Amino acid sequence: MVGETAPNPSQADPTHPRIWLNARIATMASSRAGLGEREGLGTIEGGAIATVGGRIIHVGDAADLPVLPDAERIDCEGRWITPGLIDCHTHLVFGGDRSHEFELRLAGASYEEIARAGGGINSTVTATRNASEDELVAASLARLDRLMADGVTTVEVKSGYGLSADAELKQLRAARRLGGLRHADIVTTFLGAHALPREFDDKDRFIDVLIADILPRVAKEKLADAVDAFCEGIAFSPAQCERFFKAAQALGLPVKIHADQLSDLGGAALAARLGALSADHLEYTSDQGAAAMAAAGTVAVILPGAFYFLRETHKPPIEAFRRHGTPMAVATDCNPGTSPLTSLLLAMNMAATLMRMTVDECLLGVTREAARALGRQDHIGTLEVGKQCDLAIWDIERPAELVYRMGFSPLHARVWRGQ
Ligand code: DI6
Ligand code: FE
Repeated sequence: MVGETAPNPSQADPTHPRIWLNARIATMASSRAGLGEREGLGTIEGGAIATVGGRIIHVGDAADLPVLPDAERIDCEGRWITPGLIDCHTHLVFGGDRSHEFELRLAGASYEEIARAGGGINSTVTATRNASEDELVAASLARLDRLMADGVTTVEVKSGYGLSADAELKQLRAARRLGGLRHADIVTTFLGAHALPREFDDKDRFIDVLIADILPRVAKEKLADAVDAFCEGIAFSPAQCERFFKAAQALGLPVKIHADQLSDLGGAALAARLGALSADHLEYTSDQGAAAMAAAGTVAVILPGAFYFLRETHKPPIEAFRRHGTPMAVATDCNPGTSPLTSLLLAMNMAATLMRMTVDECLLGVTREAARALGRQDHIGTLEVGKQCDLAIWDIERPAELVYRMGFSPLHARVWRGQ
C-alpha cells in the first residue's frame, strides 16, 4: 500500500523506537568527490536505520545497532531506502486553473496575448483573491497528496498569487495549514514581487508597498520562512528585487530568486552577491553567474517542468554548474501557468532527459541539495545520525529506476519524523 506505514500500536506514539532492517540505503551523505568525478549516493547494502523521537540514531550496519529492546522492527526485504524527497520550489496554493489558456496556446495564442486578454498570472491572482482560505486549503491538499505519493516529505510553498496584504496572508496561512493536515513539512516563501497587480501601474510604487506594508505583516505573523522575487523583463528588475530583498534581510528573512528564466538580467549574480539560498530556473544564466553562485554557495534550482511546458529550447548551463561546483537541486515548480506538474519523480526524469543531468545529480537534487536550497541541510535531506527520520522506501532494484520511469511511483512506504 502506498502511503503511511500500516497502523500499529506504536503508531500513536511518535517517540517510540523503530528499526528498519535488511535495506539497501542511499544516505546521500557521501563526501563531495573531486571535480568531474562521480560523487555517488552514499550506498549501504544490507543496512539498518533506527529512530527514537523522530530522529535518526543509527544508520549503517545492523551489527552495530544500539540496544533497543522494545523497538518495533520492520523488515525491508531488500528494498531501497532514500531520504524522504524534498520539493524545494512550488506554487502549490492557488485558486482556479488555467486549462483554458492551455487550449488557447495550443490554438496559437502567445503568452502575451493571453495576458492582455485577462489571462496569465493576474487571472490566477483574481481566482486566488476570490477563494476562501478553506477553499485554497482543499484545492491544495489534492496536489500535496499527489506529491506525497512520490515519497515527498517536505514541500516548499510560495505565495505570490495574492499580491495584496490580505490575499498574500491568506495564501501563506493556507500553506501553513497544509502542514497540520498531512504528515509532511511545509516550508513557506513570501513571493511578494511576483507580478504587478492590476490596481498598480508602477512597479517601483508596488515595491514600496511591499516593503512598507505587506512584508512587515508577513514577518510579524511569522508566516514566511524566506522571501522570493521574479527577476525578469515581464516582472521586476534586478534593482527592484534587490530593494525588496534588502528589506527582507533586515527583518532576518533569507532570500531566493526566480532568475534568468526568459533572459539574462544577471539574476544569478544578484543572488550570489546577496548570499541567497537559491536561484531558480536559470535557463539564460551566464558562466560568470554560475561561478558567482558556486563561490557564494547559492543553490541552482533546476525546474524542467516549466522548461517543458513553455517549450523552451535554451537550456540552463548544467555543464558550467558542474565545472564550478554550483550545487544543483531539482523541483516541480508546480503552478497553474507554466508547470502544472505534481510529480517530483517526473521532474527528475525531465531533468535527466531534457537537461542531461545524471541520475546521481537528480537524486541528490531532490534530497541533499533541495534541503540546502531551503537552508535546512542540517535537519533533512540526508540519512545521518541526528537528522529528522524522513524516509522513502522503494520497490526498486536500482536507484536509477526512480529517474528512468515516467508516470509510475514505486513507493512502498513513506516515513515522516519516524512515523
Ligand atoms: N515563473 C514562472 O514560471 C511562474 N512564476 C514565475 O515566477 C509563472 C506563474 C504563472 O504563470 O502563473
Ligand atoms: Fe516558480
